[in-house]
Order: sequence, then structure tokens, then C-alpha cells
Amino acid sequence: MIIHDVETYSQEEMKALQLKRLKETVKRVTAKVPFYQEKFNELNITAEDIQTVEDVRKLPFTKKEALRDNYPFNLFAADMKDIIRIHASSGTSGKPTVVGYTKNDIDNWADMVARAIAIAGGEPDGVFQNAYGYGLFTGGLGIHYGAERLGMATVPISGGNTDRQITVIEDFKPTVIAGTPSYILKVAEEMEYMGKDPKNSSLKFGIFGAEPWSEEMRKVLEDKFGIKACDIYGLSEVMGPGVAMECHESQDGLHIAEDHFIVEVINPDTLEPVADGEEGELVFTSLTKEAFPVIRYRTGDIASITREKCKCGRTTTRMSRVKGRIDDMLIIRGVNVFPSEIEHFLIQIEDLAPHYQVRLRREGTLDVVELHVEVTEEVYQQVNNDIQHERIKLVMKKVQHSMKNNCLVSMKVKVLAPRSIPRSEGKAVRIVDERKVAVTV
Ligand code: DLL
Repeated sequence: MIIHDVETYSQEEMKALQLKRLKETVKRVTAKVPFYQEKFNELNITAEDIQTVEDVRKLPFTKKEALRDNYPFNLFAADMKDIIRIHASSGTSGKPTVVGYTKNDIDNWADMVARAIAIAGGEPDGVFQNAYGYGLFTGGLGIHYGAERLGMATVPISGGNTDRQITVIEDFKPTVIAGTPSYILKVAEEMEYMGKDPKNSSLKFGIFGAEPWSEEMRKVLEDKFGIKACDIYGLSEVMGPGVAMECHESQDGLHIAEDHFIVEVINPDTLEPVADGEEGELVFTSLTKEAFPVIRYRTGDIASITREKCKCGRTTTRMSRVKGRIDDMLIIRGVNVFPSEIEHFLIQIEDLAPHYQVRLRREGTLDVVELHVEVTEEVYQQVNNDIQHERIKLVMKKVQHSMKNNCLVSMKVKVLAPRSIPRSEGKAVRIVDERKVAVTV
């Protein structure tokens, strides 16, 4: 369901809208935020220098450190009396990053998420189960306001409490469920464990994101629930969920809300733009935000974009799935691997459950990478719960072989009993660095 004209704008129409809004944003941050004033002064840039959308490249990049250095409110471009919401992300090191919203910001965000839910197949008359965490994280409330704005009967169940999630699925008969793919997988598994078939539920669509996930994981979730599962992207610094959303018709890239953001893809080393279709770091400039505008925010997320028209009829630029964050890329004896690539190949191996964790340890002076995987309940029963069984050893060899051939890395593999790898209620912890603190991917 296309609910907004801008989704089918011609490139000229979109650029005209973006240019007008970009100029306003540059004026706003120049007037209100000392951090940007100083940066623009250094480069001798004013709003007058912005004559085309491409002139965004004249502006300086902003990195996460800027948020930490200006903790908590120094990047806000609105008076505190006009701020009506504050979110923050914990971050794994240092101070949290804090973002604010005015009434207009919350309104625009709700519109954007309503549009995203419609892109993913949501209809106003359905019931929406929101299993994203409510709180400082933008997932819960961000998605909630959008689902209400679309007119859906929104159930604010939040993440966790899996038994109750299952009761709601059975009794409230939701048509759409939203949550991290790893947590929704846990809900499905729990249903199966109770002897229930998730396919018998009323669910038709899933809106999954906030963490990297693979095409293979999509297939697992779609098969288990008998739904269409679409990818939702966003980050708190830029707005929250809904910056981009995949359509259920094509499931071929995420439509970026270009009336609210300009997207660029750059080479993270040279900072030069890369060609459409080539992978690089996503960079966003906000166009409508009042409280927390961002100029060329470097997300650290790796993806590519295409400007080709989508089969669904929308004309907005699409981004590929996010492969992962640059920070979470593993470098194993000179070879770069993202956890999402490991997932892609692991799920194809029979006898394995779709859960994994990469653990980094130090043995003497050497860094050791150990991949933890789980066998399925079925196989485990067949080998009489004997994790040393020959069949399990064969599974281990298959995993090692696949990693070596497909990801070009050799790693130790540990095959564990079902339900051994910790499940998360929100974002899955895919890498555990025992040399330092755990990082969330
Ligand atoms: O995760 C916002 C969100 C909530 C998005 C609900 C989608 C659904 P943050 O906690 O600030 O915000 O984390 C943002 O999560 O920079 C990516 O690295 C990662 N991420 C978000 N969506 C996806 C996705 C929310 N669909 C960070 N695929 C981003 C891969 C994603 N990674």
C-alpha cells in the first residue's frame, strides 16, 4: 500500500524537496549548534554554498564521537522547552549517545514508521504485536507510534516474556509482528518446544531489523511462521527505526525515506563516494529534524544503494541489507569476515539450529577464534544426547569446511547441545570478545 506521494516522486521532484530542506537544515544548525558553527567556519561554508543536493558533499562529516563529546544535549538545535522526548543508546564503551525530539520530530517519525509498516504489508485494520524493547532504545516507542499512526491495534508487549508473546499471538490474533529477527526466532522455537506450530498463527507479515540478518534467516522465519518477513533499518542518531524499509512485494532492498534523509555511500578509508551498487559506509544527512539534525552522519554500517525503480512502483533509492558494522568486522589472519556472512553459510548446513556465536580468546600470544554452533533438537535426540557422538563430529567438520571454503577462514568449531547459546530479548550478541568486553552486533 503506497500511502504517501513522495514514495513515487520523480528524481527531480525528490531533489527539489531535498534541496529546500537541506538549506533549511544547514541554516538551522548554523544558528543553533556551536559544534556545527565551528566546523562550518573552519571550512568557510554557509547555507549559500548549497545550490544542489550534491553540494551536501561540501559539508563536514559527523562521527559518533561528536555525540559523546557533546554529551548530553550540546548538539540539540531546539530549546529544551520544545523537546518532548529523549532517547539514548547505551554504547559498549564510554558515554551513551543521547538524542532529542520536538513535537514535529515525533510527528514526522510516526508518519515515517506508519509508511514503513505499510511498505511491509501492514494494513490499518490489523493487530500489531510490537516485540521491540520499550525504553531508551528507539525500537519500542518508534515502532509503536508508527503502528498507531497507521491505525493498527497496537500491542505494546515489548521484548522478552516469551510465554506471554505466545499467548498474545494465539489470543489477540495479530497480523503483523515486529522484533529483532533473533528474538522472533526464539519465540518460534519456544512455540515448537511447546508442541505448537507457529504456522497456525494469524500472522501474515514480520518487520525485523535492528541487527544484521541474512537471506537464509529470512527463509527460516518465513517458513516457521508462514509469513512474509521484511527488513527495517534505522539508528537512533539519525531518527530511529524507519529510516529505510523493505517492501513485501519485491523484498529486494530497503526503500529509504528520502524526503527526510539524504543518503550517501562512501569508502570509509578515502571518504570518497562509491558508485551505486558498490558497498561502502552509509552516511545520512537529516532534512526535517528540529531537535537533533545530523549532517553527513557516518553510520559505520556497510551496504550499497540502487536508484533503479522497484517492482512495487516506488521510486525511492533503495539500500541493500546491512552486512554489518565496520567495528564488528572480524579480521582473522588477514581475512575480513562479518558475522552475517558466517550466518549465511551456517544456516545452509543441515543438522544445525540457526544460532551461533563467535568467541575471541587469547591463548599465549595468539588470538583464537572459536565458532559456537548448536545442533537441532531432532539430531540431538537421534544421538541419544551424546555431544561426543561421531555424527556430531561430522557436523563440526562440515562447519569447519564451510568456513574455510566460503569465508576463507579457519576457526575452531564447538558444537553444542540445543538451546545452549544464549538467546537475547533484543539484539543478539554474535561476538563475545573474551579479551575485553562483549560487543553487540
Ligand atoms: O536499532 C533502531 C531500530 C529499531 C532499527 C528497530 C530497526 C528496528 P540503534 O540501537 O541506534 O537503533 O542501533 C543502530 O543497529 O547502526 C546498525 O548497525 C544496526 N541495525 C539497525 N537496523 C538494522 C538492520 C536501532 N535492519 C544500529 N540490519 C545501526 C542490520 C541494523 N543492522
